[in-house]
Amino acid sequence: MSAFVHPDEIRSRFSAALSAMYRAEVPQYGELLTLVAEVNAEALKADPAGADRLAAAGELARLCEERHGAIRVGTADELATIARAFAVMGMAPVSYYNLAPAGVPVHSTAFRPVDPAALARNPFRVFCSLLRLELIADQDLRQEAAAALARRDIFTPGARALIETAETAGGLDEDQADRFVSELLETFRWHAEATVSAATYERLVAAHRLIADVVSFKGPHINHLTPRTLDIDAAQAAMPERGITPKETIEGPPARACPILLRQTSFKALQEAIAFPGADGAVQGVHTARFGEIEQRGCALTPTGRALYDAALASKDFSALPDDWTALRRNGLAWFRYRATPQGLAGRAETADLEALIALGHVVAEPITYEDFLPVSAAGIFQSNLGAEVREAYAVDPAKADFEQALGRSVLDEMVLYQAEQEASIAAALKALGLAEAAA
Ligand code: OOG
Ligand code: NI
Repeated sequence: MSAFVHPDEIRSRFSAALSAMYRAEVPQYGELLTLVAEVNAEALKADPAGADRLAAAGELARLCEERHGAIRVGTADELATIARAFAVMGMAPVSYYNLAPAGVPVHSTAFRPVDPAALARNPFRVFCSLLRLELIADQDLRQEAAAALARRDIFTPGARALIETAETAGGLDEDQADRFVSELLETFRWHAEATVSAATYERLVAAHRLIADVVSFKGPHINHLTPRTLDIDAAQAAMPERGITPKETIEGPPARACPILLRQTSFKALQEAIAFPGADGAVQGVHTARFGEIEQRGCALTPTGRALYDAALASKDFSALPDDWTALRRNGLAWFRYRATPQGLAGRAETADLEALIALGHVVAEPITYEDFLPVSAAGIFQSNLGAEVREAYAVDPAKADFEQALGRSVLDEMVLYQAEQEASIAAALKALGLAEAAA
């Protein structure tokens, strides 16, 4: 009998392997990792209290391992199979993002670990978009694109077999896990040979650059990997010194004393040489797809807080969102993890009231990190890498039901996950203080 490798461990191995592959393929990514490590070390040194808080929340250990990536798939079968592959690594689809209003013909989810212990071990996430071929207006081109997608299999036979093994046996042993990682890596690899002619590629680009990126290649190459920084303003300012040109503005909320949600910036996609098949041998061309991005993660907001954020983003006035942890918490605008303090555990509880316990120093509330993405920011990231062309919104409704049908399951609601974590932490804190009965 052989023991299964824990899905968290498979995810860690895959994330590390993907990072090594991307570093070898895109040297600027390595440069970005070095920069982020330096900025994070500086930030921790400058703010020892903040460093303690991160350590207490279990976030310090995961920090240098932390990254997200993104891929874009072309068909329902590709999406459903990638979902099964991510499940082997303990990653589930969370949330639905509709990019069509921003003129990007995809809808997306993020595959990520969901329980707090798994997130603490390795929060590796992948933003995964599905092309909406129905948004190609030209009938012939749409058929050509569908045919190109139908001809390819983005998974190796080995990857497909190991996904099946994991599903039927309930896991993978050491040898299988390592083979799974290297077989699945092939799906994320760059291919410098296009599968469509230069003429077809040009027509796809004319329809939308993103359509050409999804349809013209053998696989859904990883298009960026994003390390997490503790100070995105410092990292953004230092990028030009390293020969990296960032996009002009940072996506997401402005800089705040109490960081919320997600702030992101990227550098522009590389121009890469491509060989297109031609009747008289390969035709040389170029394609831009792969880029770099960094992000700073803040506190997850409740639906009320999120509505305030969305309104603030639209009006560019963020004053309705208090920049104060206590106010964010008392007004129910952000999610928190509650913990009994050593002082609380040592003393005798005189009250079961959470606010009173916090005032007494018997319980602390720590902001829960936002583990997801922002559609408006994502649209800005897509656009910065698709050239300067401004696209009109596609006039379509969000097609969550269609997306879930392609996925083969429903996506999880991130708010339900954050709320469950907050509630479980309250129950655990009260129990630790001997107040479980009073709380129930
Ligand atoms: C995905 C862009 C979205 C993010 O961090 O918001 C994204 C893509 O370009 O495929 O990764
Ligand atoms: Ni990203």
